[in-house]
Amino acid sequence: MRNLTFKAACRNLYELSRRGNLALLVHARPDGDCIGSAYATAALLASVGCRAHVVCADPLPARLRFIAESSGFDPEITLDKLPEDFLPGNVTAIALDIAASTQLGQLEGKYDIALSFDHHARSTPFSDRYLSAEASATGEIVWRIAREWMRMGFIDYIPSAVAPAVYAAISSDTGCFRYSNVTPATHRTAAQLIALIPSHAEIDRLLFETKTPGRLAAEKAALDLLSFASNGKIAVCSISLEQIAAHGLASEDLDALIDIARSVAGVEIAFSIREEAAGSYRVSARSNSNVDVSSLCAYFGGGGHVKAAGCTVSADSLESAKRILLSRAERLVS
Ligand SMILES: [Mn+2]
Repeated sequence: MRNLTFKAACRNLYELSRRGNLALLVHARPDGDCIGSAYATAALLASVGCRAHVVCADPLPARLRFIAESSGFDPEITLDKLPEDFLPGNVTAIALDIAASTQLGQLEGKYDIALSFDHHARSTPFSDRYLSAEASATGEIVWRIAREWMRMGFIDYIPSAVAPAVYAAISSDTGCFRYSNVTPATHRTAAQLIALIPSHAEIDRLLFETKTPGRLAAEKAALDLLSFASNGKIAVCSISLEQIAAHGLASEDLDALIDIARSVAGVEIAFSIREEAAGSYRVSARSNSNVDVSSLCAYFGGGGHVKAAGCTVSADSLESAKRILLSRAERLVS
């Protein structure tokens, strides 16, 4: 497992593309960054004659389906729907936007992963990799790969499906260019992309201004589930399996919980806690302040970014998972 330079990783990816098909693995509970990055990479690989297929432990959420559809690749990405030649054992894999092998979910340990591209500062290497913690999104790295392939003479032009998928990836991970991970380089990349794509505004509308009925139902539930600690500096939205079923909520809509929690004025740290199985609670954490939630989550064996991280807490009830989490978090806010 080596940390590769950017150029070595670009060359490595090209060499892998010469040898056969490639499975593009993304993390479980896929988001816009991993999906945009993967479909952009698939388009780039197709332009050099390499067949690639996006692969994930979970299906593509409905709200991200447009990224697959506009790039012209198969939106079915779970093992049960894959063509035979992309099943584990039959293909080499590339990992995108995956900070640790545990984020592969049910795919962990199944594929032979030759190379990984990621931007999570706090991460655990599981293959040769190129990591750029300065990149706002893995999409930013994929765009740099496409440009480097041009410079290296591997391609004569960047295929048209790459830019919209990369734009969706970056816009998604930066909250439409609003988060602290946005750098001057992010905007310079966006400027190049906007010049190339028919309608960046339509991509942003689909990502940020469109809600499925399921998402609305999740937001409604989140408002009722919200609670506070440390004089309103910590917000928690926690939900049991029973409540998820009672409200008829889909897993892909449960991001509403953390989004509602962090939107409240005065909140420095926000959490969503959801029961995944008996005794296992999935935590998402967001920081609106200087608190580093990735180190907080690392304490529980998770990771992520300084302002957005996650972990899984073992406890005997939802209430005790919340108590365990708050006992660590309360000492972090003044
Ligand atoms: Mn990302």
